Amino acid sequence: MDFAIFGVVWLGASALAEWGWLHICRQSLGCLISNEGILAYHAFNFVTIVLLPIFLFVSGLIVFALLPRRAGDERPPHPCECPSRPTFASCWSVGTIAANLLLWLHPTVFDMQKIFAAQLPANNRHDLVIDVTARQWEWIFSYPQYHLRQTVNAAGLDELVIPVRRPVDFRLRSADPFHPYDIEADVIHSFWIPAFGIKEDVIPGETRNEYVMATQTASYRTNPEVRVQCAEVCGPGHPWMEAPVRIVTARQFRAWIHRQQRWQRSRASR
Ligand SMILES: [Cu+2]
Repeated sequence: MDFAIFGVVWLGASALAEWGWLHICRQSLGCLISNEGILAYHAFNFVTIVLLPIFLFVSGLIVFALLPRRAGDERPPHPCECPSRPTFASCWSVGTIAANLLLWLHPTVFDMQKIFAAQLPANNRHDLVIDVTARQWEWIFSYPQYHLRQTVNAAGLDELVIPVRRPVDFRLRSADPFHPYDIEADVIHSFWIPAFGIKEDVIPGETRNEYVMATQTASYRTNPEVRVQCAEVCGPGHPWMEAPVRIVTARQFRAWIHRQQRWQRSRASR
């Protein structure tokens, strides 16, 4: 009888947890505006949906085994007695093997493979390259294919502008080009655009890549999640180490590039 109560409680708790999780997920999916963030979201969501009932079953079983027994209650099985309970042992073995296979073979695994495949040179040779330099406490963006160094907006603040639906190869470095004698002198930062749903650590002495494609136009002005934010505590200026981001159409991006080139040429000729 106790096992029947346990089964009902477990099923009810699992249904409630799955409902709550899916409710939270629906809200967070609507905030993501990058191809890679959406793929990673689906993979994480699938794994959590499969694991929630398993987690509740195991943790519930531990609590159930600790409850005091009344006289005449069925004694819980000792692990050594499992051979005498072939049905339970078989179901447990088949269920866990099936769950593990599912996590390996489900299509979301191949979705994650798409993210990793972006790192192959053959798949990223046409990407827009953006050099990102992290220094205490500023993000500097350069566009080597357009000969642009440290792009800024009308207010003179560092600004990142990305064309929508074009793959971008962010080349991430931690360095300080304004340091008086050692431009390599800096600390670990983390490149994070909350609306993209992914992030990458930026390590002094290393160049790391992050490959992303934005799925819709957006701007920091209307959505504060569309910003570069340092996600690694890097000193007293860390909370303010952010930069506005704009995701624009291809036409707007070309116009912005031309404006930046004109502005940088006039600044160099002064
Ligand atoms: Cu930081």
